[in-house]
Amino acid sequence: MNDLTLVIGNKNYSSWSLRPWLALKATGQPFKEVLIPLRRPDTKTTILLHSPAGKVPALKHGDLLVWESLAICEYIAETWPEAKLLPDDSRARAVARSVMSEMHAGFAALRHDLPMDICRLGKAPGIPSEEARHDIARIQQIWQDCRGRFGANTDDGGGDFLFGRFSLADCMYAPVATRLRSYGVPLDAVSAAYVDAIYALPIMQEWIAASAKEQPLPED
Ligand SMILES: N[C@@H](CCC(=O)N[C@@H](CS)C(=O)NCC(=O)O)C(=O)O
Repeated sequence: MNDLTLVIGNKNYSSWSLRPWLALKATGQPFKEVLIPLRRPDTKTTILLHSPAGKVPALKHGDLLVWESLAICEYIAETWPEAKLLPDDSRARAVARSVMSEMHAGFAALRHDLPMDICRLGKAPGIPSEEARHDIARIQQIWQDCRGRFGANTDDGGGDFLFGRFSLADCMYAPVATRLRSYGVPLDAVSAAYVDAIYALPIMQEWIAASAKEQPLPED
């Protein structure tokens, strides 16, 4: 164990936690997980014991603390470059960072109307707002664009992911893939194949299996 701890929330619900968890798993580095159950009276005080920002995820690497999912993902890619978690080509890398930032900063309506609930397969989300429908359309546009322009483009011959081989961009969009599947949102063919590719990842299956063993949170 190389003194790495990832502090996360419930695997069924914590979409922000899934992102750096996938990135860290993809490096093959062993790490410790601290899982803090969300929506409990002591959730905030427990998280604050680990991170003054008061949110999960947070990564501890020796005496270094890194927080905010996007910053953690970038730190992981930079610390273990052999995992090749960003595209090789600088132009592809710039687009990857653009779509990662768009995910991190945006899609509030989708996040509100279709909260991540991996085990909630097939349950209708009610009527998604016009803003959420716009988010869903924009996400499919991003996926089509990345797959079309960069999917076959990596030096190791492409792959099924946004930039060919698995990258941080996929870590950022994996929770969205689960929302679209959980709530049965109809998708274009490229986006549907991309969601299949995310679900086919062994590390994604590992997270899903663990989420199925958790106690469900009470409905709001
Ligand atoms: N911008 C943050 C968002 C983190 C976030 O909202 N985490 C939620 C769980 S998914 C949380 O910590 N909630 C507990 C709380 O707010 O008390 C990131 O990207 O890491």
